[in-house]
Amino acid sequence: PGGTILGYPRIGRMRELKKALESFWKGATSASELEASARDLRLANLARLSALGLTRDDAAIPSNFSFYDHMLDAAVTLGAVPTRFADLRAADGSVDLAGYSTIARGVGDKAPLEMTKWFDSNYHYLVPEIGPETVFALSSTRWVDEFVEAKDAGYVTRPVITGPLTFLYLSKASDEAPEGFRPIDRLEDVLEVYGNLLEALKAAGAPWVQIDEPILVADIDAPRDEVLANAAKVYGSLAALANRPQLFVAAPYNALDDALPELKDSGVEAIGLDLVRGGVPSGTDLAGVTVVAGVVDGHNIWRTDLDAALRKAKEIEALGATVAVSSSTSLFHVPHTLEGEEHLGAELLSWLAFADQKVGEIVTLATARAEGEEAVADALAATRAALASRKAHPGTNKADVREALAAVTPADLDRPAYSVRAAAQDSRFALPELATTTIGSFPQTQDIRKARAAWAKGQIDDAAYEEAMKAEIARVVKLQEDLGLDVLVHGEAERNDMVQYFAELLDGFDVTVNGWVQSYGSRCTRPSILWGDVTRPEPMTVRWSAYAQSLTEKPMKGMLTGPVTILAWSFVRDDQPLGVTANQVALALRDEIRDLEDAGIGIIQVDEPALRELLPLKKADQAAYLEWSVNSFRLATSGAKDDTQVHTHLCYSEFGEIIDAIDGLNADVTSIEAARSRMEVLPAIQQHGYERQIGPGVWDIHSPRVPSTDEITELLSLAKDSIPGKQLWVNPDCGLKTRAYAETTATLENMMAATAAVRA
Ligand code: THG
Ligand code: ZN
Repeated sequence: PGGTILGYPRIGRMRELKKALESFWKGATSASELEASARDLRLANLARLSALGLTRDDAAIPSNFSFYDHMLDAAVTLGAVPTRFADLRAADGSVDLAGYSTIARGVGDKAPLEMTKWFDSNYHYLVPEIGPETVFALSSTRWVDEFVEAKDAGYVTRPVITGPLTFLYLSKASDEAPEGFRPIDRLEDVLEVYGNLLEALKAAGAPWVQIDEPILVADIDAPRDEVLANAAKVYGSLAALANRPQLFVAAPYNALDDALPELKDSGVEAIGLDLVRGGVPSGTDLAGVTVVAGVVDGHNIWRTDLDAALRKAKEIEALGATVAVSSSTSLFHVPHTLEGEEHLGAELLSWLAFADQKVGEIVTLATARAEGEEAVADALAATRAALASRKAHPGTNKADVREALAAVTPADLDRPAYSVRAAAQDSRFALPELATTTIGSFPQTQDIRKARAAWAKGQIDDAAYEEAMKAEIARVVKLQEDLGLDVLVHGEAERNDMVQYFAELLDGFDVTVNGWVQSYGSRCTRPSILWGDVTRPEPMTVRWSAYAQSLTEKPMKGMLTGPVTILAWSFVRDDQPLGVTANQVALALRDEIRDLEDAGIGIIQVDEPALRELLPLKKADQAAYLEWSVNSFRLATSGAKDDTQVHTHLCYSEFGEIIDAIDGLNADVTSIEAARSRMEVLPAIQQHGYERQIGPGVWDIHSPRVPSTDEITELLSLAKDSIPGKQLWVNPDCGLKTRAYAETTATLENMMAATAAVRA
């Protein structure tokens, strides 16, 4: 009744978990020291959530800690450890913290679990590998231990577990699995272990357990009938257990649609609905079930319209349900707190709610429902005033931006036919077949980071910072000339992050000082806040690119981040369609491209690694998304002259799914991730018919391993089987900023030798 949240950020206000993990990995601290830090963090979070108003004795506080990733937690708890890591398991099947870290990060030639995006977010989960050989058995006491730890400290928490359907449908078949095997084939066996886990939590005294099943809101490869039948089976059988906690099945990220009746009839006590992304389900009888109404956005940082949230809760109640108010998703997608972000200014601050402020909103909503709106009249009035100030702020509605967008015509999204551009570009650049380049960033050395930190603190002035960056650029240009690359980059020494860099230079954005959000494991990003209409006060990249071009006769590639990725990796305004915001960013980039051209830059790359990430979870919404996203890229790039070669780069994508969209971007050259899958996507591209140029990556930059010349030669030969040499580029999979110079130089040398061999 007091309200709840589906989960709280795991990384810690001061990134305590990141620091504790990285120190353990370095060998500077022991496993028990890491355990102690994690325990401190969990207890501090319990104290904070309770101080913010979540009740401590009725399972309102979720227990959702993870050392690295919740899918990995589910895998090791179920005993689903790939065969190559079998030796990491103790006699009882458990895996210690060192082993757990190894499965996440790999060791020697044992690859870690693959990492991929979690629903439509910038969080990456580890993909479990399941086969007929997987022996499922309850193999961890962690969930029970953490429940008991909290109980001993005076908190009755609600353990949060990734559900069996989400676990299996997001897993992949193991190396040993025969053709046609699907992880979901093992549902019966997995279900038994979930039953054991629920019994163990009941025995420990847990009154409630939260089981997350976001897979139910997404359209996936499996037939919907099968998914629905499995939902009925899983929750029917878990509900039928004699000795279990009450079950709360949460379905964040979108509407449950036809899975809602299945869950309701299964006998579980509570269902979590995302009422931010999904609507109130109309006409469904919800009598007899508790609905945990996700009315506060867990995925974005805007202050909640409390009046609207209260109305939604009432609408759910009118369907017969008992209602508890909650966040729509776990709050781990947003930073911990606005405390310390006072630099944002009182007005912007008043529009925002990070995790702690969202908990406060939920407590306010719960109080309003329990005691009447009079009891929280001040909070409701303050919210109304903040929302009104946001709506009326001139920065959210700039006439010149609105006029520029209104003046866009279909012709602005088009360039002349590719054959015309290709001819102009060929005569301008005369590049060889199998032209060589890199994706853009070079290693971010300690020196670069130090210079940036010193500049940010005012310890060195602008001129000194500029000199430091120029020296780095000159070094990177020289290195590429020595290697013999055909198209050079400046290396992006001046950029902290490929989105934040632009957010700091564009109007309409603000950035936080400590607004960290977990991206994967110990790695975090600080998403920018895109709150207003977007304008470009002055050129953003031109002076760096022009300086780099002045050092070489070879073409220097200008480097920009595309509109979709800028949106995806920021907290984006929710008061207008995403497509409108994307087009505002696109117009700013269009101006930047013109300025780059004027400065003599003839090759310009506009990265869109997040194009796949924002693809809606429901098939019905995908066409509209692909239309606005592709159009925003075209708006950004179609002002380029015929003899300007437009590149784009995509990664983390399942290209097969969005190949039409990639084609639609109409870039002259597209580089993609392909090394790890050994060029597997190229035959599909060939079949699709693709006239423009493509650079399938030949180096998996996620690993420090240096591929040999032979290995790269083989990959290039494979690529040539599908793509004619004239259309083929040679490049790594992605930018090199997370790599060191040792492996960068060695690999690029091998890449050049392999290119020479294949050309010959
Ligand atoms: N920028 C943003 N989002 C991203 C990526 C990015 N999402 C997808 C992908 N790239 C995620 N990859 C990473 C890789 C490294 C780090 C974060 C996400 C990283 N972060 C530093 C850390 O946690 O120590 C902090 C970065 C900093 O010091 O500024 O290393 O490239 N927006
Ligand atoms: Zn990439």
